[in-house]
Amino acid sequence: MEDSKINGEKGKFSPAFVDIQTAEVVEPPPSMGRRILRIFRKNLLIFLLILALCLGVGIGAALRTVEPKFDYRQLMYLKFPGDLLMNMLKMLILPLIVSSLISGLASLDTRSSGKMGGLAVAYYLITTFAAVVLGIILVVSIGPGYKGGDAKRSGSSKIVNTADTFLDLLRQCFPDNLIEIAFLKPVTEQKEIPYEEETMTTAIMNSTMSTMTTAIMNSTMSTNTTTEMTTSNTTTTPAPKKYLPEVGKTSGMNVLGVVTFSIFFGIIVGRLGEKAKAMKDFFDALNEVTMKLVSLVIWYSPIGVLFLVAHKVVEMENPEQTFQQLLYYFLTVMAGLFAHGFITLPLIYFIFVRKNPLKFIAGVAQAIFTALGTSSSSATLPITMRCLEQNNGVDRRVTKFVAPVGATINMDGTALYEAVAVIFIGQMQGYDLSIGQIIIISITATTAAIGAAGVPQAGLVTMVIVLTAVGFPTEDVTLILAIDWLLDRFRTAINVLGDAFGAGIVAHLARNELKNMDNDIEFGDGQTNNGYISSTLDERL
Ligand code: 7O9
Repeated sequence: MEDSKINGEKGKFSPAFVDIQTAEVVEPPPSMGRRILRIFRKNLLIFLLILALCLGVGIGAALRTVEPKFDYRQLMYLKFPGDLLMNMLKMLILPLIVSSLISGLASLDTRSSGKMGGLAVAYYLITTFAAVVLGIILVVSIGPGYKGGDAKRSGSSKIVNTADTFLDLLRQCFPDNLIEIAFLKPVTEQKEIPYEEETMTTAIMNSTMSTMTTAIMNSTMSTNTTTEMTTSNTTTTPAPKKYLPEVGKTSGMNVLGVVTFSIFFGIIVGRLGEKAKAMKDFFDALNEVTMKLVSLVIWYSPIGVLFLVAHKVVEMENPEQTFQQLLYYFLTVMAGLFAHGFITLPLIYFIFVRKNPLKFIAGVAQAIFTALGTSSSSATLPITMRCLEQNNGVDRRVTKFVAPVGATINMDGTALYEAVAVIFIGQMQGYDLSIGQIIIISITATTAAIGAAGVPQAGLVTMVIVLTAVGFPTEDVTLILAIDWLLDRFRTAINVLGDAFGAGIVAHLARNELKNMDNDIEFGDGQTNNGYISSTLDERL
């Protein structure tokens, strides 16, 4: 055994020797060159990703100077290799979250999963709220809205009804069709009652019924929902727009539905034990296979990231002007994200786990750079899970369960960004904030970030919700859209880091439960094989 270690595994070029006193195999210190080579090999992907990000910016900047400028079609071709990466990652999300949640929860007993779920949700709420408070403190003390030039509006805002949006989240959690949740989600849209219809009817009424008395017209029109129109001058006064909610389905995965279903399914599979063993084995295997596919995709990720970034850099319009106008705002958000990711979260990790948080961050570096390249924490999820399990040694039962839920509801960066953005918009318009408003912003920004995954065009919509709650003009979200895509990358990186720390902390705090379960499996009563819980079927259900 020792022999094979000395001569077999190590090979003759780096002979290990046995320390006579401790009888342990001691490795000779590797030479400087070898050390560098080893570090390089171990972190090859991270180097490649950093290189890809830098090259992407460089190539993009160079391509901007090319005349004639890239047209729409050329831009699309430039992005193509990046699109392939996004597709590959997104393709893996559905099998990955379903299999992870089901196989993860099926291998936990109800008490452990309950404890872990509780810990995870508490962590998400506390860190998201901490991020919002940090953002508010920074934006109020720096005051970026009072500095810099006038920002231009770009794009258009959206009509949002807060109550309908929150009801949609619940509607998505309980879908009516299991097949549909892979590609459709229910949303309530605010349908405008067409203005022309109203004016046309009024116009016709005006011409044909000119002799009609005002009283009669009033009564006719009130049945027509145009109650706010005046009877005189009807054709020239625009009616206030009216909206009616309409529940429809929009394309996109119903993440909340998938997650809710998988959680309940997994818990029941675990409780059924032997009876549902086939199900557990199936989802265990699906999970293994999907993770292996992830290992293949990551080798393509640097190429995809390079083209995604290059495309974005070429696509930018008026970057100098935008930066000048929004520089302080940009710096405020960046300072907040940095402080949250590299001070608050590591501190929380250190307090609970008592291990080096910087090492933990280094372990998930690959996921963070992928987040920077893709600006999507869901697309990064497969890589986050891999990093947590392989580099940081987080228990698989925890990552399987906590990471997908984290990617869905834990968005510290987004919450911080929204709080800063809303107050920035207020500052630009000269609003003063009362304590009451600050409290409203902190609560709504936290809830909006938690519900973001359920909302189409989430960034814009959730921002409108916060703006409405605090009484600021909603059309002003367009002021900050010019720089949103860049901040999105950085807040995504912090979202991913927050999910990762969450998994690390929950795994540490639930370590005793996990250990007990291991013991149960080893020394159990024979019914505990394959991670099942030692109890009779009657007790289980
Ligand atoms: C950012 F867990 C998964 F994999 F199932 C999962 C799948 C999809 C989780 C989440 C989603 C999802 O759709 N998320 C989503 C997130 C949808 C819309 C908006 C956002 C917010 O995104 C962040 C932001 O804009 O600040 C950020 N880009 O973390 O991905």
